[in-house]
Amino acid sequence: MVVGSTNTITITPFWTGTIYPEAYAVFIDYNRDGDFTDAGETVFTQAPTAATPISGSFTVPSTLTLGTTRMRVSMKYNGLPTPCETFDFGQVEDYTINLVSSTAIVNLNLFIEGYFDLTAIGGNIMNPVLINQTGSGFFATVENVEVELHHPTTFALVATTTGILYTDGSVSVGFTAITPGQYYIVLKGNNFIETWSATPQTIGAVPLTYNFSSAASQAYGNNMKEVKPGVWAFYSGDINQDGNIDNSDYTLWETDSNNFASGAFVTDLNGDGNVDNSDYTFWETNANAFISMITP
Ligand SMILES: [Ca+2]
Ligand SMILES: [Ca+2]
Ligand SMILES: [Ca+2]
Ligand SMILES: [Ca+2]
Repeated sequence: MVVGSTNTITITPFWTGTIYPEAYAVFIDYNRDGDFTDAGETVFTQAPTAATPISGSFTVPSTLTLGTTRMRVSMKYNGLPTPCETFDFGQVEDYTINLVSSTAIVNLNLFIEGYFDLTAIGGNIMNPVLINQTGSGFFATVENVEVELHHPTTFALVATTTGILYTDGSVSVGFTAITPGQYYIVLKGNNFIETWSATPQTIGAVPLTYNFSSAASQAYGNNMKEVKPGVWAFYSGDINQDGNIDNSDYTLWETDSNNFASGAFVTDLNGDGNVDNSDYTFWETNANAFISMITP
């Protein structure tokens, strides 16, 4: 059973002869203390009835410890069963259930300033950075990005995972074992400024789709660059990933540029596979504008 989910249980009684009124109850030892008497552990009851089948629904709390526990399904003649008793007519069955977390899917769309292809005709697209830098790999791959979830009021890191960013700006990740709720979405990569969603987003059983690129206001603090009318991208140039675009990033670029570096370098701000002045331009513009990360 997935924590936080609503489940339906159906019980089909069978009488060998006369049909009698039966009552039903379903219990789950959510807190695993060996009884069914804690708050919320009676998940379903049905007063005496001759109807068949019987069904009802219950929602598993989202805050439970994951793992196996016991469920008891009880049918008793003409009276509601308690979790633990002796009676003359009816049936009791125990089951082991496994409480699991749902995988919360997050589908994002984002662009990185330096990689954005201004010459492309038609849709918005980034350079095929992986191919440019390594000469191999799937053509539509840009780079791996870190996707983090942060608490909506303490802003503390709650979960992190890695996703593949594609040239069309899409990245999809799944978070397991998180409590469904509201979280800020935070992106980190090779050389862009760490960027936060404008507001906490609902993440849980329903896949979330969030598009950073559609408006500056999609990022916290409007902290994005308009790369073409109506298209917004994460600032490039935070080469050392310290949250600022400044001289400490320039130093790294300068070293690689002096070495005529070619290949997979975080100093390759336009993702063409070489470290040179075309990368410096992005750093210079953003350093002069004192671009830094903006967080709540
Ligand atoms: Ca219990
Ligand atoms: Ca108890
Ligand atoms: Ca930096
Ligand atoms: Ca370059």
